[in-house]
Amino acid sequence: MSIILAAENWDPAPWLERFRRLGPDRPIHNASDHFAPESIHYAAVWKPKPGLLAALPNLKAIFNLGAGVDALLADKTLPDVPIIRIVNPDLTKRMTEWVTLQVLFHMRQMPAYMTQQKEKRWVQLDQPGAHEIRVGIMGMGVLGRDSADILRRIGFQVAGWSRSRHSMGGIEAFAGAAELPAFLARTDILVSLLPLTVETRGILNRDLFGKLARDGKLGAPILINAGRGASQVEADILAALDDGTLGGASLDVFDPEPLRAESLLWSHPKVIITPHVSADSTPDGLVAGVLADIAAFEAGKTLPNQIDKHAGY
Ligand code: NDP
Ligand code: OXD
Repeated sequence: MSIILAAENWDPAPWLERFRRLGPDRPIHNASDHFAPESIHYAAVWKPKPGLLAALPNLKAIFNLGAGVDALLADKTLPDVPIIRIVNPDLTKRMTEWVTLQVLFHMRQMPAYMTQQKEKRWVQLDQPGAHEIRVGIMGMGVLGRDSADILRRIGFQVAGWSRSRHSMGGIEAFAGAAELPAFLARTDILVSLLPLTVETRGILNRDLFGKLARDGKLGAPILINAGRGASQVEADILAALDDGTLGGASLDVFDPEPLRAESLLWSHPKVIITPHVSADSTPDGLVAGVLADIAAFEAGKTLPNQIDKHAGY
């Protein structure tokens, strides 16, 4: 019951080491090694080369080493086996750290203070409290719910929007396209933790930005996106920042990645860019969980984090 590791742009060494240390009885091969395709039963992957998995005749399950499966599903030759994605407290907490950092950074007006510091200017800006700021989270999945909970505990007014309604204490729940305008109209800081699907491609666009609250304490609404880059329309973000529809943005994801050198986002004074690092997948954090999932799968258990291929996440 061998595993193949196929993680195109990652250093395979620490992953292989961790798999071998925690699962010494389970052979693992790197995709670039020589191996017998029929010996492989499980694949641990991140953006594998299209066609690679279709060439494994005895593959039983695919374990995606990240939370988002859009890149994997783009391979139209994928064999029809269960796909299990990462749901892991290590990854979730990393994302919550990043989202909380960005929300607080904008709410405490750090971009303005950093500019002032460069100019040696001492100007105390009016500072609203967290309880006066309405955060709206698009995508109330594993990641969105954890961020929502922490932000609520800091004191923000938090709401979530997703396909189905997620009721959480102290958090306003919106669901579906019909409730999107009301969700946006009460939102000062918009956080997207949406997966990339046919429905969410390009959803963060000018029309949507124009529906965000105009009466917030920050002057203009803020966009924070750590979901997927193809959900945002770069030209619309730039235009909205320049005409004041948006007051700032923090972006961790882009389309394509790396962000193109000529993109105007790099040098825009109201934009904070991080290079898709908000919630890194690490071998220390994730391999034990993948091996436990494989054991549960072999014991005939249904794995909770199997994706819905039809929905695309
Ligand atoms: P989940 O599958 O747990 O949650 C996805 C959420 O999005 C669900 O609440 C789902 O609704 C909602 N959703 C999906 N489609 C729509 C839609 N059309 N309209 C409204 N809501 C929708 O995923 P995770 O929380 O684990 O991860 C979310 C995404 O974050 C990943 O897919 C990935 O793209 C991104 N990510 C980015 C990382 C980074 O480093 N930048 C790291 C990890 C993840 P419902 O609950 O009703 O199903
Ligand atoms: C993920 C990611 O989906 O890193 O886990 O983007």
